[in-house]
Amino acid sequence: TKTIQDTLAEIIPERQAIAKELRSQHGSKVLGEVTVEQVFGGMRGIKAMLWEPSVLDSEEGIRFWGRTIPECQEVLPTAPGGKEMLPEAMFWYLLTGKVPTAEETVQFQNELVKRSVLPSHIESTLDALPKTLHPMTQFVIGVAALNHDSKFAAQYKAGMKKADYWVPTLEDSLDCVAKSFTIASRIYRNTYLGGAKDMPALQMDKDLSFNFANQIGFGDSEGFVDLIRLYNALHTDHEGGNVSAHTAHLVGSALSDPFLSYSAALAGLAGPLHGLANQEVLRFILDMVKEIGEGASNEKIVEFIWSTLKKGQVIPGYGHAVLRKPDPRFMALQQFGESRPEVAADPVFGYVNALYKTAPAVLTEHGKTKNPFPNVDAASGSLLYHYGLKNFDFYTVTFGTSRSMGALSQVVWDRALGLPLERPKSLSMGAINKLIGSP
Ligand code: AMX
Repeated sequence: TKTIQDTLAEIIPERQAIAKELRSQHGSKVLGEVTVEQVFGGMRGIKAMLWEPSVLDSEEGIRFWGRTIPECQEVLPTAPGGKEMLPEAMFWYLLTGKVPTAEETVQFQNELVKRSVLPSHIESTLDALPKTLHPMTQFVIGVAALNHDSKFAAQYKAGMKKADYWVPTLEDSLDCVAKSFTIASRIYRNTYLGGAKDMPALQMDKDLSFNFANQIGFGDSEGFVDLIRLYNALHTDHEGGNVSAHTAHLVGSALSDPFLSYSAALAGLAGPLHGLANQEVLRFILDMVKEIGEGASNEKIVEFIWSTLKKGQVIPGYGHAVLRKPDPRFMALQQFGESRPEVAADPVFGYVNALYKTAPAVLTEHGKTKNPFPNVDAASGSLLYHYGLKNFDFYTVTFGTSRSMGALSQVVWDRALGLPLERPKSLSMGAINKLIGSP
């Protein structure tokens, strides 16, 4: 069975040749133009970044190396006894563009679990943080401190050749992904369970999601373990322009190692416009239960939606900056709930479905949002809640373990393709006026 290192060593020269051809044959071709509005408007729609693992289409959603989510669910291996694609298989696929065999997946999973053991200085650093510190801040600190043992940083200092950069970048990225899971479980125990001393040991023959679930106290729940697998596989990557992915790529371009790059990405994921939205959806649904009770009619739900909109608030979990159709990540999570009778019967999850049936029409009539359909956050929080993970502040940490796999896959490709320091041009308003010839 081939290792991830050997597999990438084979693929990288092929893709380096494609990159060389694109740059030498088509380097001066135009991909788009930049308007003044885009300079003020968060750079939406500007095509200026290379991102290999995934591309987002506004109509059909994300494709990972060309495959849609249902296609990935069809081909990526699952855990023994599990129904959902393994995040480890997705990570291999994001890194290589090749679907791993069952044997490659098991071998890769074992390697990652071995790497997920934390150095003692990380454990004591995490244990010393106040329980009142937001779990995402703890996550940022834990991942940044992994840089202590960065192979990339050490080999760079020792004078490594540029052509070799990707090798220790891959090693650090594998460590970073694996240890993110154990950092996350330690943060959970420290913050909500009074400390990590009773934390179950890692089971080396099991996957990262099982070990994470087991260490935070949900190892007995098959449904929860499979949800964590699906959640982690789905949130890995959403092309390069989102805040967390872009940050890892930007910071990595300064040749900061993968730990520093991903720690910075996590700081971006911690923002309410990015990773925090899933907890808002749950709060909205719980407010709805308080106001109109469980299992209310669609009529009552529509009234509740309108009253929210009339207060000038948004319907969380609906709308998207790029998507113009129901988010396929939402559909996958919704199907997960529908296919498990005990979840489908949960009144909180029931409201996820009821909102999906009612909110798009209301938002369309309301007439503001460009996309009246659900995004990924419309379902994820209610599923975690169903299984008993009720600490909302922790939800974004689960997003963070997942996003490491997509963001760092591209960081490996950044180094393999020799991409330079990222440094776009900025302009002052005076400079813009001068450029457009306005007095
Ligand atoms: N409910 C009510 N109004 C909405 C809305 C919603 N769900 N989504 C968009 N709108 C409104 C906007 O507030 C805006 O109003 P304004 O003109 O008064 O400012 C108008 O519709 C146009 O917005 P847009 O171009 O359709 O969306 P956008 O690209 O500016 O923003 C997003 C996208 C996701 C921030 C927005 O749809 C929103 O706030 N949704 C609710 C929060 C949410 O679900 N966030 C999670 C996004 C997924 C993620 O990244 N994790």
